[in-house]
Amino acid sequence: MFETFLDGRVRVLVGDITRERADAVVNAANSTLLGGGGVDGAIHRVGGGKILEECREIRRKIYPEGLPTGEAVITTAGNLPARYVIHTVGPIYGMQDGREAELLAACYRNSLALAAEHALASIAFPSISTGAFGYPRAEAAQVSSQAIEEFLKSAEHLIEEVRLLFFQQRDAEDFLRHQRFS
Ligand code: AR6
Repeated sequence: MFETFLDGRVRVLVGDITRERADAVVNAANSTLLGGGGVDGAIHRVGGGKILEECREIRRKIYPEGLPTGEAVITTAGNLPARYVIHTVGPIYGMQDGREAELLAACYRNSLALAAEHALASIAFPSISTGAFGYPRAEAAQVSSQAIEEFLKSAEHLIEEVRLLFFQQRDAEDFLRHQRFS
């Protein structure tokens, strides 16, 4: 473990999201919900075809045009050690007419809200948008920490633990330097 915030309810860790044993892991997806590289590729590769099947069903029934940026949906987790996968679409940095921060905050808020709706106690996030989608890590740290704190303090929920998972030690260190947890 690296460091904790908000009386231990938020834990910053280094690791691979596909190995997390949590009620839900969050996928940094794209609006097709049909897979890609990075976290998304790893989750579908390790999780197996069941997740993709459920994503196709969500596309067919609810989001034929694709999942809008900032929104989140939930599927089971196939062969992953987690129980559920919450798929969210982060903003592509520089392509959102200045709404990047608002949309990134919405990813965290809507993912947490889905976990709360399903009465989940633990959720693990990767660093949404900071890979292929180009969001600067310092800014993402500020936005994500504020969104998480706001949600945990305001909403009715059973969430006991939010894990923030970084692939590399230096990414976690960047986060710790720039986060805004109280
Ligand atoms: N576990 C934890 N973190 C990871 C892992 C992993 N297995 N793999 C990468 N990271 P990205 P995005 C980190 O690109 O920026 C995909 O093609 C990585 O170091 O996965 O939201 C989707 O289909 C980075 O900090 O997500 C979309 O098209 C962070 O996870 C697009 O990329 C996010 O990197 C989404 O881009």
